[in-house]
Amino acid sequence: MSELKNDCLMRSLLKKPASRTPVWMMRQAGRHLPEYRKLRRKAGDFMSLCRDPKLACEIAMQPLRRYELDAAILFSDILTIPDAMGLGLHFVEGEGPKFRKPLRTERDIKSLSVINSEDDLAYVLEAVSLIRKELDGSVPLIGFAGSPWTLAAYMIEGKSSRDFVLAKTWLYQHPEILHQLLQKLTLSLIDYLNAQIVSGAQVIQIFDTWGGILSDAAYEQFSLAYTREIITNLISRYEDREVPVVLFTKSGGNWLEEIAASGCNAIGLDWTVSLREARRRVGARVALQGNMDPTVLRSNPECIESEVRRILDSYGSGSGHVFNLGHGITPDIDPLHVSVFIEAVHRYSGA
Ligand code: 1CP
Repeated sequence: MSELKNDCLMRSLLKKPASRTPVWMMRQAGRHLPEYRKLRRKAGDFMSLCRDPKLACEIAMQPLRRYELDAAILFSDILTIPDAMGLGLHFVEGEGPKFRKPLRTERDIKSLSVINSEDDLAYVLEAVSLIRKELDGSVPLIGFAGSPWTLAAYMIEGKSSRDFVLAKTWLYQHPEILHQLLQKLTLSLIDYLNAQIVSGAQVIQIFDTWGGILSDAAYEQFSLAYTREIITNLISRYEDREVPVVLFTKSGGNWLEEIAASGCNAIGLDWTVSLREARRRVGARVALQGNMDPTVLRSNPECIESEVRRILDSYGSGSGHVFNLGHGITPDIDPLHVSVFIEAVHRYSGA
C-alpha cells in the first residue's frame, strides 16, 4: 500500500505533530460546485450519481481540483443504508430525501434485515476503491455513515424534518421497538464501515446530525450507546496503519466528555462551542475537528480571514486540530470564497 504524500490529516487526527493545520469541508463535493450541478443535471437525479461508481469517483475528485484540501470524502449519502433495507429512497426536487415505505408499525421493524454490504451496497464499495486508486496516495480518503439514531429518525419520519417528532414520540412511547431498530442499524453499520475500510477508506466519520435534538438521558441511551458499539467493533488497524474515527454530533457540545470516551479519535464540533473550551475539556484525549460557521463563507474575504484566524487562535498551538466547517457547506456558497478560506487556513497555520 502506497505511503501518503500528504499525511497531515492522519497525523492531526492521531494527535501527532503536523506541518500545519489540515483542512477539509463537510459536504465539499456537491451542490456548491457548478461542475457537480452539471453532472447531476445530466444524470437526472442524485441516486443515479451515487449508484455509478465512476461518476461518484469523479464527483469526489472535483473539489480537490479546485482547492488545496487535505482529504477527499467518499461521494455517497448516509441514507443508502435505509435504501438497501428496502425503504425506497428518492429525492424530490427542492424537498430533499423521502422514503416510499417509512417505518410505521412494529411489524415494519421486525421485518427489516441487517444488510450485507458486499451484496447490498456493492456500488459504494466500488466507488471507495476507485476513488482510492484515483487519489494515488495524494491525500487520505474519508469513508462515512450516519449514526444509528440519525438513520432511525429519517426512517421513521420518512423524510427530512426540523424536529423529528414522529421518531421522538416512538422513543417515549415504544422504546423497546426503537431499540430493536437501532440494534439492526448498528449491526448493518459495523458491516458497512468495515467493508469501506477494507475497500480503501483510511479515515471514518460518523455523522450524528440529529443526536443534538435528544434529551440528555435519551442521547446516551438511544444515540451514544450504539455509536460506541460501532466504534468498538470497527477495524482499528488495516494494512499497517491506524484507521482514525471522527464522531460528529450536531449540537453535541453538552456531551463532549461522554463523546470523548466513546473510543473515537476525534470529535467533530459545530460552531456553537468554543474550541478553546472544548480543548480544555477533552483535548488531552481526542483531536478536535471544526468549527467555522458555514455562513461565514457568504460574507467577504476579510471576514472569512478574520474568522479563520480567530478559530486557529482559539485552538492555540500544538497538534490535534483539523480545520473544518461546523456543518456542511451550503449550495449558495461562491467557490471563490472557499478558495479564500482554504488559503487562509494554510497561511495562518504554519508552513
Ligand atoms: O444534488 C442533490 O440535490 C443532492 C444533494 C446531496 C448531496 C450532494 C445529498 C442529499 N447528499 C449529498 C452527498 C452527501 N451527503 C455526502 C458526500 C459529499 C460530501 O460530503 O462531500 C455526505 C457526507 C452526506 C451526508 C449526509 N446526508 C448527512 C450528514 C451530514 C450533514 O449534512 O448533516 C445527512 C443528514 C444527509 C441526508 C441528506 N442527503 C441529501 C440531503 C439534502 C440531506 C439532508 C436532508 C436534511 O436536511 O434533513
